[in-house]
Amino acid sequence: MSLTKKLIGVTLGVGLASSMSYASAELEKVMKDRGLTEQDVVRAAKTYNPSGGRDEFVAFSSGGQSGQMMVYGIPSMRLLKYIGVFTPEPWQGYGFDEESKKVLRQGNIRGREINWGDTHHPGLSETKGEYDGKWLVINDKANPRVAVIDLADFETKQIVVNPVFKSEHGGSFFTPNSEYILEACQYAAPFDNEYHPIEEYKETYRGGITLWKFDPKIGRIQEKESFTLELPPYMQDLSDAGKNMSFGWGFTNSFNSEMYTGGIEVGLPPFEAGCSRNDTDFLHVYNWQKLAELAKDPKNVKIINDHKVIPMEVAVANDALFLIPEPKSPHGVDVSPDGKYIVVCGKLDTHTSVYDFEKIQKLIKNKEYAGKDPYGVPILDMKKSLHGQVELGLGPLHNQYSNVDGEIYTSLYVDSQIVKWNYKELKVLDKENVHYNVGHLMGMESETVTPQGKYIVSLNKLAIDRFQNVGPLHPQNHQLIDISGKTMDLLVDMPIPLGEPHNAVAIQAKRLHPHVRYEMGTNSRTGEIHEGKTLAGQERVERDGNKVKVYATLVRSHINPERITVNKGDEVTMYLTNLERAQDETHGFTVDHFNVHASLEPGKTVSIKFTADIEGVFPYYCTEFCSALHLEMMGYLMVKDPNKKYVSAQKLKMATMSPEQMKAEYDKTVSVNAATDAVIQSVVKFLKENNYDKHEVVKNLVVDALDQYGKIAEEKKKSDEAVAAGDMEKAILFENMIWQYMVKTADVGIRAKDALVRLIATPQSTEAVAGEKAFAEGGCNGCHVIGKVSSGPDLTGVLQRHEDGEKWVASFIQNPEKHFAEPYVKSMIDYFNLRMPNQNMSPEETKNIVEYLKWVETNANLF
Ligand code: RUQ
Ligand code: CUA
Repeated sequence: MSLTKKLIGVTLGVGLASSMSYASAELEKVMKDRGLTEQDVVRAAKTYNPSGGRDEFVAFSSGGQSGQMMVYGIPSMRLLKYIGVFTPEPWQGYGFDEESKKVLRQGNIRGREINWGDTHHPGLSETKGEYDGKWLVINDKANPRVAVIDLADFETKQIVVNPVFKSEHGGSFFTPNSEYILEACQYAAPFDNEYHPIEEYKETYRGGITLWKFDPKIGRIQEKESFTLELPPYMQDLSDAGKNMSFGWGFTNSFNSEMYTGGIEVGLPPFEAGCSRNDTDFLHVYNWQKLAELAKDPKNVKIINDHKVIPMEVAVANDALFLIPEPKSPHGVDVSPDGKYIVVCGKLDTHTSVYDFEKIQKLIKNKEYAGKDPYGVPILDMKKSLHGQVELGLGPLHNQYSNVDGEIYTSLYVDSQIVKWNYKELKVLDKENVHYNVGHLMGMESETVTPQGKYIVSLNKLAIDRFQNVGPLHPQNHQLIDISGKTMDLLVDMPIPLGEPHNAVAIQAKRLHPHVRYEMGTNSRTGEIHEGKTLAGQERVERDGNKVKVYATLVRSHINPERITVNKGDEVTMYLTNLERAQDETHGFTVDHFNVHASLEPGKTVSIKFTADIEGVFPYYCTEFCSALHLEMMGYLMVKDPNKKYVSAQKLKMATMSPEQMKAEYDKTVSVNAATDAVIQSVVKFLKENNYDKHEVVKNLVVDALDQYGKIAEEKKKSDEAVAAGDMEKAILFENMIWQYMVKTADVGIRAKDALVRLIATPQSTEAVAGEKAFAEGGCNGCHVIGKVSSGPDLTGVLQRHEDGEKWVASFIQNPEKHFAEPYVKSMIDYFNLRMPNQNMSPEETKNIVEYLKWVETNANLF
């Protein structure tokens, strides 16, 4: 049996001979047409999510220079969302509404607005060393900052600026109970904000590690309780927090132990040469728990830029800081799940070095130092700290652990390979080629005490020829690798359309529990109830001098108020509340020409603010296609110049309707409403008869539909009052409003009905699925609508209408002409004035269509 056959057999259950032949023939055709091998098909099946299917893992990837983040699923590698972090993101209103601007502006540095970021390392909050699915942080290398994202709604809530660094890289990494977030400096610079000549590099330039105090309950960094450990001006690089036996310690690489300062322009060798002269650089080992204690005593800290800094000598005097040589130009440092080993990659060395935490602790305890660096920091002997070294290949960069004891994966930048090896036994197990030049790797919860194994994603720096050419700036490539077998297997490529995502972290999807709606009137950026919260009936415009405040609501499908008139020069603030409770009923909001935009998920209150400094008429509207009447969800902002006299335009002579015409128009509207209501009632009847309230999803939709329907009574009252007062024109408008509510009700009601049908119908066989497809693709549905008489007869029950129905229908599909003379067919031809055309269906397709009709019959009550 070929692999394809086997595959089909396994998927569909051998024994279903007919379905097997149908599906396998189709599969073979697809493979041939698309040039796929059997291996490809297996790989595709490993990553495919059928419609509605979900992923096991969710990845949070840095968005690199875009200053945003990306969320995607694994193994499907489907993008789910971008999150605006350091950069404005219009879809989410990030940077275009007042609440998010406040967050974005927390990232101002020395009073200057910064609207981009170079994001590198995302970190997920941990409890007891495991991901808890609550908070996400990411750093900005260019403008040393860390941002906090709430995983309850995937929004950025806080940005903190590092008060002493001028650049950073080795962050942001949580300690095992999210006590602190590590942020290591990169390019050393003076801590103060003054000029210091480069000749005084060793004296006045500094590196460091900032320990940001984090409150995991509220998910905010506590700036006042945070501090920085001063370090020598080596270029600190990646960091990792100790766990289990190494809990309380931190580890940070560095790459310029030479303290070289460049100077091509004065004839000196460039940075890259000077920075890699020494054979070794330094791994920094520090006790953050002890440092945190020290930082509480003012005599242990210097205050620089309003921030606590622990000088090196204080750390050294308290046995809280040590250096260990590491192979030159290191990059990744990763602590093993048990906390015993620290694996360091040296990008200019072919080895990775495995340090043993117990050995390090012994040297520290015995004060057995190999020497001191120029700043007096004790150096531990490299050999005595090492568990061992392994030669992996060219350019090792980053490591990730799996669920198998001792198993580790390391990226080789120069060789463009992933190496699987054992860090305990120090032996190489397997290598896999990637395309091309891999940087970080992402394992599944690989940085926690319980890595999940299964997959590794290779975050490649170059894509070169892997994708459609989209111009000289190429996408990057995330490659998914199956690591569940003895050897690695590369499954699929994912182009990354947004910056260079240095690193990404993956969490089990089941650990995430985001909300679908906000408590009514929530300011999502603070989590508190918004001062501008507005409920139905509270909509209003308030003026105070030239300050205009609009309290508005949005609900399908109108914005209230619909007309706002202000004077040129007025400062306008609009508080917008989305009154919806239904999942995914988001409205967007903008006022044309004023560079404002808000995204209003159900229950959210957002404000936008602008100065109406230009005269004119400006439509405002909902920017999300939220319902059938979305286009009507609009209003006008009218800005008039108070110093101008407006001459009323010549009144156009509008044709007016006679009272009789008006009455006719009213009657027509009322009867259309009655007809629409009949449709609604039939849907309601269906829903009730089929116990819709047993299904949560359907129940929510029905609640939402009834909410709309409930508004009709009031409109009807107004309409009747208008009729009584003889104002037919007004009555028609209210009747129209009733119709709008009905359409909205029907819109949701029909969605509820569809959802219910899908939930309660018997499952379709493979043949019925193929038959439905053939029915649609063959154009049968052009004349036949299931459950309705359309331009052809309703096919529900067709198999019962004829003697030996299945055979008859098959024959009719294959050779309609043969049956035209039969009395029933003849009467149908006369009635519809149409003949059934020959659609040239194959016998296979015909058989499948019959199967589909059988399925329709079984579920006839649902159509
Ligand atoms: S980086 S490719 Cu983490 Cu910024 Cu290594
Ligand atoms: Cu609300 Cu479109």
